Amino acid sequence: MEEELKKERKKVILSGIQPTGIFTLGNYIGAVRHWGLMQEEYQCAYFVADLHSLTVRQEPAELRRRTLEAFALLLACGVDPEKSLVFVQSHVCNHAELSWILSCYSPFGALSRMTQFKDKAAKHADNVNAGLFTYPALMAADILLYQPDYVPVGEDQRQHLEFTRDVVEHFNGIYGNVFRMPEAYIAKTGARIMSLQEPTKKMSKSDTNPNAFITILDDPKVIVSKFRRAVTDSETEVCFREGKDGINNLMSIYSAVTGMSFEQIEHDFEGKGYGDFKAEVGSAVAEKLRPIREKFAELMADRSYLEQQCKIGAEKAAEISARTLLKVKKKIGLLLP
Ligand code: ATP
Ligand code: LTN
Repeated sequence: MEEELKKERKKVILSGIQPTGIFTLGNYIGAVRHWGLMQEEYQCAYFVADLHSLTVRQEPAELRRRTLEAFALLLACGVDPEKSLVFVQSHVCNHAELSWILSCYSPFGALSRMTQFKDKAAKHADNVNAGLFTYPALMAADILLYQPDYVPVGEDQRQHLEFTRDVVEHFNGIYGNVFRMPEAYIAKTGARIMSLQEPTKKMSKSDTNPNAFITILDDPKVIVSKFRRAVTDSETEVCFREGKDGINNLMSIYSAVTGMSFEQIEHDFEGKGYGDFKAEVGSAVAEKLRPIREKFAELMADRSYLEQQCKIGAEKAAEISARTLLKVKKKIGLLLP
């Protein structure tokens, strides 16, 4: 009987996104669009990683507004609070608590090798704080509290997932089987959407040049115009080849929103120039995002619904995560109150 129950356990999924701006097309294609689709098959938990966003200085009123917007964006992108656990990270104090404990099991050397730390430290040289450095320990805590099987993220988070797996191995090696070993779930295409202005750099919502990214709430006209201005190369053929970073990126985006293969795209645009292709990518993206824009506007008009869903999510998340935290505290020898 116990064996049967074990077999029936739905696999658990967990992921998070920072409230550092309106989600970009990169966030959507690389991560969030998968989250709604996974709800039927898996037991899912998604959260707004507001504590993580404190590693870069935020304006308080703006952070508060963006956090609720990010929560609404998750729902607008198809996450259903009736099916999945959705919450705001700082509403569940267990994350910060386990993060401290795990930081004591996080080697300094491994933290120093994190490329996100090196990139952000270079970008914000005037504010290289301890949180930016220990960011992966908080991310490991977010994950391990919920004992997930898979963590769906974009390619840029692979290293943080590896770090989490190393923490599990280290911790379980000392204390026994406390944490389930999570696996990164990274899509084969679209896991790294590039900047429209510098196609060798990842598209990022905190880029200072708004032409470099598409947000999922951009007006259709703005979307079309940003694609028209996208940096490509001096050739004319729409094809996926090494060195054609700009075109490769547009092809990945087009493929993600239409479901077409690269071969089909190459075939359809044979003999046509980049101008036609860019216009087509722009209108396909604008159309794909239309229902999200509409749903978001609807959700933001009902603030009390959003606040109520945040509260329900936080209560459930606190209950689930408390089990793991208690287990950890017992194992490491903290005196329970
Ligand atoms: P910031 O600019 O503030 O660092 P970000 O745009 O990198 O933010 P995050 O909140 O850090 O976004 O990431 C949320 C999710 O989106 C993560 O799973 C991340 O891997 C994924 N993601 C971010 N940027 C891209 C991208 N350009 N292509 C594909 N996936 C991405
Ligand atoms: N570090 C991630 C956001 C994040 C996350 C997590 C993702 C914080 N905690 C736990 C997956 C699981 C980022 O910057 N994209």
